[in-house]
Amino acid sequence: MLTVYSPDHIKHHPKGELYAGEFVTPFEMPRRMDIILGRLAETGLDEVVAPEDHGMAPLRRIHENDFLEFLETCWDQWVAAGYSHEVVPSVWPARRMQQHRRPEDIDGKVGYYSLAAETAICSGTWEAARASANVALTARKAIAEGCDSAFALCRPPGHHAAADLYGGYCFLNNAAIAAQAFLDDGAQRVAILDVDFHHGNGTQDIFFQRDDVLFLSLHGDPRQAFPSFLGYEDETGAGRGEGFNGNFPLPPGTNYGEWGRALEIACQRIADYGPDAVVISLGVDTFKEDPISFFKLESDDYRRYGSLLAGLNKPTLFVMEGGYAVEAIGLNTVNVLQGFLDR
Ligand code: 6XA
Ligand code: ZN
Repeated sequence: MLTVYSPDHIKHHPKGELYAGEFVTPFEMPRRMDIILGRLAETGLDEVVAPEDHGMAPLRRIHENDFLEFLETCWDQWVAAGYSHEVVPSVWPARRMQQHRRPEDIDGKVGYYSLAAETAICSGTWEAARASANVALTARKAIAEGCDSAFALCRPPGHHAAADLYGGYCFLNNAAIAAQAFLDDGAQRVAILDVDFHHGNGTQDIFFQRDDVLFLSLHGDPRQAFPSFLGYEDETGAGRGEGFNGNFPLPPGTNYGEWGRALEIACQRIADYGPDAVVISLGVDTFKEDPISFFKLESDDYRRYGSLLAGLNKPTLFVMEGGYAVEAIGLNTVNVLQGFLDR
């Protein structure tokens, strides 16, 4: 399986993440990529290529122009305001405030475009986010050109980013951008299966009213887990999209037995939908040792579900999302790919 990877992810290297009331070293750290690359090399999955630049057009298919301009200029505006530390939001349009009036000062804008406070922006964040989207687009193109599957080793991740929102370590929604590129290239239907521990609120929101993308997500119940305000089972889509969104919120302590049953139901729904391509939002923060999550998957389970995904028998794009048990992230991620290839 071809892997697409860009070292430009390193340009996004915030020093702090707001966690439990203090700034800590971000869980979503550059080293995650080194460990995954190391495991790919160890297992002979060592065909790794750099992304091509796909320009801004495919990003504009998913994200609002003003949001893209904000991401591109945010750091400079922050510095121009006289600030020297990383960009962190401190105010939001809460209930009974004006949701759609965009403030003019940078503090107001940061609150307007963010969904949470843990994700700091630094000088190179925009370049890294663009490179990450190019990684997804290049891997997508490899599939369009005949590969059965490809691995987009994206960093920063994407599934929390909506058309005009960043947060949860995400800026551009790499999976959504790639899914839209499949459609723009002639696909009729695309399924996105999000197996990251967290609900893919951004991807859901982007496609909620559409029937050309089926979005299914297995995740920690929002009653107990980030992103806290989306991901309930009754969110089934709207308008033409009714029935094309499916959430599987699962409780603390969920092991592969329960998780795998939800995955089998999701896979059956994908098979019934009959997509031309499948995009997997691949987070391995479902691992039992993940420091910020509460599922109990074991390393061997990743192999098992990789082969289940192969059973769909569709062109499959894996897009890297989360996973913070850093020493195990390579083993677990590559186990999914190996399970898929071995089946
Ligand atoms: C913020 C937790 C953000 C989790 C981001 C993630 N306290 N998403 O892994 O998949
Ligand atoms: Zn996650």
